[in-house]
Amino acid sequence: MDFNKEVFKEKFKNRLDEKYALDVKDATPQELYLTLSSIVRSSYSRYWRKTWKKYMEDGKKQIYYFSIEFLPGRLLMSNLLNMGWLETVRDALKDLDIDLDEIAEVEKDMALGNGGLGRLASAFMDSLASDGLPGNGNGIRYRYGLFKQKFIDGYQIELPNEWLDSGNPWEIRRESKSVTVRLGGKVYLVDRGNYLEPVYEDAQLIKAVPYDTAIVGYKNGTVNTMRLWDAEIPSSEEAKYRTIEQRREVEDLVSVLYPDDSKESGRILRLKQEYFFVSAGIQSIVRHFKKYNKSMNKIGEYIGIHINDTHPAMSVAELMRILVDEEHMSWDDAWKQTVAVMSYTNHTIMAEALEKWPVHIMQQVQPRILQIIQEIDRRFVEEKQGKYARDMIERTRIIKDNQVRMANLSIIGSHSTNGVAKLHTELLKDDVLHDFYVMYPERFNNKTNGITDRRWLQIANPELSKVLDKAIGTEWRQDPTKLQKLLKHQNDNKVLNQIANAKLKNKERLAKFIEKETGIKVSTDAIFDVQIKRLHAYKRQLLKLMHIVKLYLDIKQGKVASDFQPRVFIFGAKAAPSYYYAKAIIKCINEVANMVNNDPEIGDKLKVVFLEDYRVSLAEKIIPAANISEQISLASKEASGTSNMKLMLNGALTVATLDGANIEIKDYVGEDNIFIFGLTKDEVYDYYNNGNYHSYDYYNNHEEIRRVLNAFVDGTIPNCQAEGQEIFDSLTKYNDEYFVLRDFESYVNIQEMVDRTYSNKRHWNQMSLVNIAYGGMFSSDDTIKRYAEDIWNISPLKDEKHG
Ligand code: 26Y
Repeated sequence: MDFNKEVFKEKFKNRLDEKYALDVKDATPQELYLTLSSIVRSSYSRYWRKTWKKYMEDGKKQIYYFSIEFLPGRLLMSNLLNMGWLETVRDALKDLDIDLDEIAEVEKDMALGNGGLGRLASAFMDSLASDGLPGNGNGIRYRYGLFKQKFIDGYQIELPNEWLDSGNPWEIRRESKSVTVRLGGKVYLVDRGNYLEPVYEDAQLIKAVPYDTAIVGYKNGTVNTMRLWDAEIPSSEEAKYRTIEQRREVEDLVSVLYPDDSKESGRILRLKQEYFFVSAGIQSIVRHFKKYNKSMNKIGEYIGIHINDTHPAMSVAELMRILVDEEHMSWDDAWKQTVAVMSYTNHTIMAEALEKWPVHIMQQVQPRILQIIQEIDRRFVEEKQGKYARDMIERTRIIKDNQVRMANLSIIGSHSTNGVAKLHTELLKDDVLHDFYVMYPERFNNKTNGITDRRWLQIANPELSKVLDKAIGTEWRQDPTKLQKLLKHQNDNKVLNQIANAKLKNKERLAKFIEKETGIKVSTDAIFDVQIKRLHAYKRQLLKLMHIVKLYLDIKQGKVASDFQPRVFIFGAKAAPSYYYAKAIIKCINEVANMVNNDPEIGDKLKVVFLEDYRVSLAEKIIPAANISEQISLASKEASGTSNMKLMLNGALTVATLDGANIEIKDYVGEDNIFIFGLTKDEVYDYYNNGNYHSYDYYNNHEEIRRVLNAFVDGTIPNCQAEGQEIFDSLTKYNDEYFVLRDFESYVNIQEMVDRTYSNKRHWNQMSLVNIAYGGMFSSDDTIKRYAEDIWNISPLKDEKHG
């Protein structure tokens, strides 16, 4: 439509009338939200159609990003911004007495992921579209998103996240694009002369139905697709599903993200999910490809499939199955195409997160896929024999000790393996995947993660955005690297004050939110010290907690340093439901919070706020208000981290170990503009190699550590006897796996430096400015351009602005 404020107002009133037969003043926020989103959707739909047609006519290569998690958060604001409508719509609604921010709050987060990996997938979707690149998402439409977290008596309780209950205006069910996925049963190979035909017995057939969501590019007319699969009973199979249990089994397939894997049934379900979305995705890609292209022998030139962590690793075998079994290609030709199509990102070096599946489970879930993996493995061993030592082949082959090693399958079956930050990629090459690096050095590359400045600055922080527009113009909105122009203003008091003012306003807004949610009153004079990420031992929320307890005891014992600065500690974190240690940490944080917040002697000096249900939309409220960003994982353990990037972009200063992308952040801002502490990766590895870390000695020999740790077990921190003891034991008796005690002193020292620095406001604001300026270097638009050039070999369509 011809777009201006008046036209929009008319359109809005008409649509509200059509949909609900209501006037603006009688409509609920929910009705207003659904009205607005329906206008937004009907306005981008023709671009969606055009983009799709263009890709087809153009016939160039397309990429499909396969991910078991997508974490887009809310879509309304981001669609409005990317369409270039945000300000006009905000204004128009104001004329109608409607507050856009209020309506936006109605939308439930699309939370089909846990954390970093899922959020990265969604940032990449946004950036692919915004760079005008032909890239689509492929995943699962979970009926329930990641659980909703509540605290009851300080304990984490998990409630179902019913994100679909009031409808999802952004998705389109595409019945006609359904495919059938085969699970379980038995398979025999029958010799048909020139090929072997697999004959299936007793397999379960599942109808996979796609739900497509538009991914609107930033003011460029490109609208890509994220396709998520639902599971249904095919009508031809209805007769086989006689009991409620049988029917429920199909529903369960897409019911929850990460089913409880403490039982085998949960693990099997998880592997079924992985095969389900991989098979549905590849079938739909191949069907589309065959319609518009001639030769399957060239599929590698036209299609790229990206394996996001190992969860979609069966893609390798599924594409082989289709090429060999259904297209009757020779194994060698099929293999060549498969390796050309596939690429893989590793997101972790933590051994427990590298998937391994028992052969018997794989057999049960999809016997033909197991056969194909066995054949890939056999050929791999055969090919490498004589070229590499036997133990090296044993370490790299796919199947070992009756386990299918999914990372090995992903690396062997693809042409590219990348890590997500410099240090992480180095660790992959030198250590975790060293054997593969020796075999295939050309396959390894680094792609440091990125974030979308549109969501994390333009949408989440309009206050700062306005300041930036005034100081350096609006170019940064298209190209975040232009934020570096800010560096010229390092000594410009006006700009420094404006940045500080924007921060203050954001702190005021968060303070109100905190009071509304928790009843806790916090002072905006205090340093807002933020740690937001999944709760995991290696991320060391415990180190932060020990620091808090130390400060509390100091104040109680009258030992406060002269330059002590009041602080508000803000946590956001979910623990995996069966991760008991992480849950014990949550309980202790909550009890420390109770103790600190209700002690009149402490007053405004310290407050501890653990916000419930950390998610994308909550992050958007916290991040703009942060002064300190806690990035304190044990060096070598955090592959990259991305909250570090979001927080610096919003002017927070980073307290960090030399881990993940913190290293690149330090390289940009310089040592003077970041607070680095703790062991380095080399020092950690020295301890591993020499086996000479004895955490008990730290407890024994350091008065300060003893004082803090004893508080966990001597009743000082009330109501967490058992949890306090568990934590105490892990740090003393069980040798403190993540070197919390080793890094404690260094951490306390750097925090004292933070206080000293904060007491000089002007200097603090200068540091903050430098961080904002370099925050633009971590744009996912740039990251995705590098994927496009180095890994996928895709480029934007020539006619870029096809709007
Ligand atoms: C298989 C199962 C145990 C599993 C489930 C979830 C394994 C891994 C994951 C998720 C991993 C994840 O989110 N990794 C994070 O990826 C981010 C994006 O690359 C990184 O920034 C972050 O350091 C890493 O922990």
